[in-house]
Amino acid sequence: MYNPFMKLIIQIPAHNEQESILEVLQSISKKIKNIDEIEIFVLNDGSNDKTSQICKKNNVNVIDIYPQKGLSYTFKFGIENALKNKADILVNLDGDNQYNAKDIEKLITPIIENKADVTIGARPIDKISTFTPFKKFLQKFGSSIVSKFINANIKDATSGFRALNRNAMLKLNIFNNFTYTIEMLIQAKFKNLSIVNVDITTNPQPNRKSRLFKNNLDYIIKQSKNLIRFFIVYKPSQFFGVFSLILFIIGLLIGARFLYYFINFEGNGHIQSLILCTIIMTLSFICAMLAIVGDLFSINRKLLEDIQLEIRQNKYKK
Ligand SMILES: Nc1nc2c(ncn2[C@@H]2O[C@H](COP(=O)(O)OP(=O)(O)O)[C@@H](O)[C@H]2O)c(=O)[nH]1
Ligand SMILES: [Mg+2]
Repeated sequence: MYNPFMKLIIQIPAHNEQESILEVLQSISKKIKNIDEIEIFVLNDGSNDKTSQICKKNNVNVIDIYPQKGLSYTFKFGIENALKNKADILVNLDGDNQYNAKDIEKLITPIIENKADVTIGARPIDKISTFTPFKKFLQKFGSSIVSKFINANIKDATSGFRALNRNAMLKLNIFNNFTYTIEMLIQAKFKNLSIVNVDITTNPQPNRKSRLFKNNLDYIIKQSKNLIRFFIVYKPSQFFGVFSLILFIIGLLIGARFLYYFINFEGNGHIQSLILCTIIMTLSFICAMLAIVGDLFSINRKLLEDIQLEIRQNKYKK
């Protein structure tokens, strides 16, 4: 069988990871099956510890991003960087040593076998001893909401261990500023990229505080805001359409009540009902308009993304 030259880029987003970055780097195998060249990039985002110095001392490529731009920006930057450096496959591996780098080979296998454009490393959530029962519930609940949203089976929607082929790198276009994890899945599905879950293992991380979320409440608030925003951006007609329909039904009932009294009691009183009916019907109409405009905008976005894909394909010719 003909095997083309395969280049793998491993990107490690890191913000203040001096305690773990060396261990992560050392755990990455020098040789991976079916891969001819491996290049590692640590994407150091605004760290004020020794993350960058440790990488440089160990002769690892490190790109320093200052001031801190956030994980989503860094991920997007990493995709451009991988395309520029002619990667066939890009692996994102968190810098906190939560994921087991030995699983990279397993993670990229469906991509090499052309069975996936994107693979997501699914953690054994139930077995992670440092996750509280509530955190385990949140992780699983979040993944099930995302799965419903995109009509796919996603085992671990917020995993920071995932791989993309070149097609996915060229097509994905993340614009959320906070987290790329869920948006990447939604986009992948909307762009007909195939997503495959790969069961992976994790390393124990005693007493490590998340750099992304202060606590569970912070996690719930940020992710809920994100999901609502994704709904508005990716399914505007459904989002505003449902509001419009609900308001229309309420308006209709109130209007019917007014008419009932108007006909049976010769129009005396109940003017408040009529005013309320008018307000609710107007709101319903506005939501219906937003649904239509949102739909038109999404058509426009698809056209722009087609143009962007062509530009990228030309810019990053192999
Ligand atoms: N580029 C970038 N990376 C970040 C930032 N905050 C966290 N990270 C990295 O993103 C990864 C996930 O963060 P982590 O704290 O482990 O989040 P958790 O796994 O959800 O608790 C780690 O590699 C962090 O170093 C940030 O502001 N910018
Ligand atoms: Mg982590």
